[in-house]
Amino acid sequence: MERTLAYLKPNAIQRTLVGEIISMIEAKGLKIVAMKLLLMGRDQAEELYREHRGKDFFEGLMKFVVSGPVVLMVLEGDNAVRRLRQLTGSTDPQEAAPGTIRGRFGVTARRNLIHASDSVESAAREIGIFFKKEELIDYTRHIEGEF
Ligand code: 3AN
Repeated sequence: MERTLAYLKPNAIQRTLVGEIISMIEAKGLKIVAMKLLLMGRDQAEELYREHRGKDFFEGLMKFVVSGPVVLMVLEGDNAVRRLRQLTGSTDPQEAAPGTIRGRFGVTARRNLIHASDSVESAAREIGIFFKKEELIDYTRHIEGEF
């Protein structure tokens, strides 16, 4: 079973889209195993986006992601990383497919509403920045029958 990190960026909260975006994630069948509202620290933001350090958009990205609370989630399921990336859509909302989160609600590449880990390895690293092991909850949903 794979796990991935998603977080709803400050503009998703400001635009009151949290419920709609979480609905899309739930409807896709991904299981929420951890969730919290957090004001991200600059140190956490730098660690999360370390591969982008030095790029022209880095400083703007840092300011944006610490500008207000975010909703962080650990999601679990078969191929969770790939499925969440498909649901999220391309980085630039103008390129994102219409049925995706960014395609439906996104405006600009920076304010593109949601982050989704890009690989299983990144997911493990990113989850570790925000969650302790004991914050991830193991449970079975009633819809997960045996047949
Ligand atoms: P994704 O989130 O689709 O994996 P990355 O990892 O390339 O995209 O970029 C990380 C974040 O950096 C994006 N979610 C976006 O907020 C920001 N970003 C990426 N490209 C740009 C850009 N050209 N201008 C402004 N912000 C950007």
